[in-house]
Amino acid sequence: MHTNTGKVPIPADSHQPRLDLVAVKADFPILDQRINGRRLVYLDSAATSQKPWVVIRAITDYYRKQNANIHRGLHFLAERATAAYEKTRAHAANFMGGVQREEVIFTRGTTEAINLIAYTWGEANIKEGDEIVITEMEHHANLVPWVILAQKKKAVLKQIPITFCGHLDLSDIDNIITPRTKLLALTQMSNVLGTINPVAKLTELAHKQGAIVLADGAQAAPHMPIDVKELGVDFYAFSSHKMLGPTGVGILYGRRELLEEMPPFNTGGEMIDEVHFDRVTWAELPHKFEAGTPDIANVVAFDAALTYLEELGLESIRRHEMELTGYAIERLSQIKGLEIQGPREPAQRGGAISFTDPNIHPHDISTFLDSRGIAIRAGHHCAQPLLRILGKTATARASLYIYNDEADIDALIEALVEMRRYFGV
Ligand code: C6P
Repeated sequence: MHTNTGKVPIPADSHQPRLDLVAVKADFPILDQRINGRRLVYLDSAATSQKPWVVIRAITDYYRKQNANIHRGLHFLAERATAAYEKTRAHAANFMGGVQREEVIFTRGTTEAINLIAYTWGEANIKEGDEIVITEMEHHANLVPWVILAQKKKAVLKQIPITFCGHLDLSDIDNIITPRTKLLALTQMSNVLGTINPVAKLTELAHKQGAIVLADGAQAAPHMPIDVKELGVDFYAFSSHKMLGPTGVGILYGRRELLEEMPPFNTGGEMIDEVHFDRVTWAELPHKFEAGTPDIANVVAFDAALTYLEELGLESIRRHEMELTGYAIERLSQIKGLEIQGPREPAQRGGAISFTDPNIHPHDISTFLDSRGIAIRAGHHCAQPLLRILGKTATARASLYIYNDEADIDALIEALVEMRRYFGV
């Protein structure tokens, strides 16, 4: 039997102001439409979030008033675009609890950020017989790069198992994280189970064994306050598009000493200091890791998303989502036979809620809900090994964010009940 020691209760702070849901919803123009004749109920924010007016406007404003390439032009627009781009970097550094701006690398998303670590730090540091530790609940983005690296280097890939309740099972952790461990790479919040993992505790254990720690914050950073220094991690990755920002932008935090030592990732323009036909030297951090023209407009607009989240307050966002997750789990549990994955306790999880109906395939669930204007995701959620462990080929997943309310959950429940009548179960 598994012993669960991986729980991280995060209490609801009742002192945090509540979100003004009417005002929040009004900020998202996409929600103001009908899909298949019904009010759009968007419950797929774990895949990507919707965008508020301020972000949409920031993109068009950039192209209307600021567009130029950055870090190379000396004219007015080039300087203004560079300043706007670098403002987002400084903002992201503060958003993560106050790290140095040189420690913030722009990528295309979490996937590219993790690949960057695998292809630079991993290539340089992982040797035959070394151990890389991940968990059984990783998204492919934090799994495939390590499978490939382990195979290439003849290293060993180990997994921290999960309990029946969807927590990490830490009962045998001393035999999993050992002096042979070179890297611990784990998600802070599962995109399938919703589980919030004890990253700080595991980082401490890994550091005691001399390992480096990378946390995948793709599902956590949009929903709760993040302080990478408190977590203690060496690398932290997340995506703009899951937190109200544009697609095509990700953040990689890396501890400065590690980034200084690492070889570059992509090479070419912008990431160099001196280029000769027989040798090249690299630019200072963070530019060493940002070759070529980046997604300037979307990086600039990401600043508006961060401001929007901060103005609502990450604590208030967490409070809202905990309450709504609790309500959703309670209502889904009332549907007889529906199987819900992951922890039941909202304090120990986020608002990505996977479920299955014993008689209806998740794809059919999704299609039926779509006919009622409700968007969810169905499939393996880019976590095939986890789904195999759960004994599923697919699940349906409703995922919540700031613009969802109890009426959205009620619409979901009503449609699920109607679906069962429709399928005669
Ligand atoms: N999960 C989902 O529907 P990118 O695609 O690079 O922005 O993020 C990848 C990623 C990494 N880690 C976790 C925990 C994630 O959930 C994701 C993206 C989406 O669950 C799309 S597959």
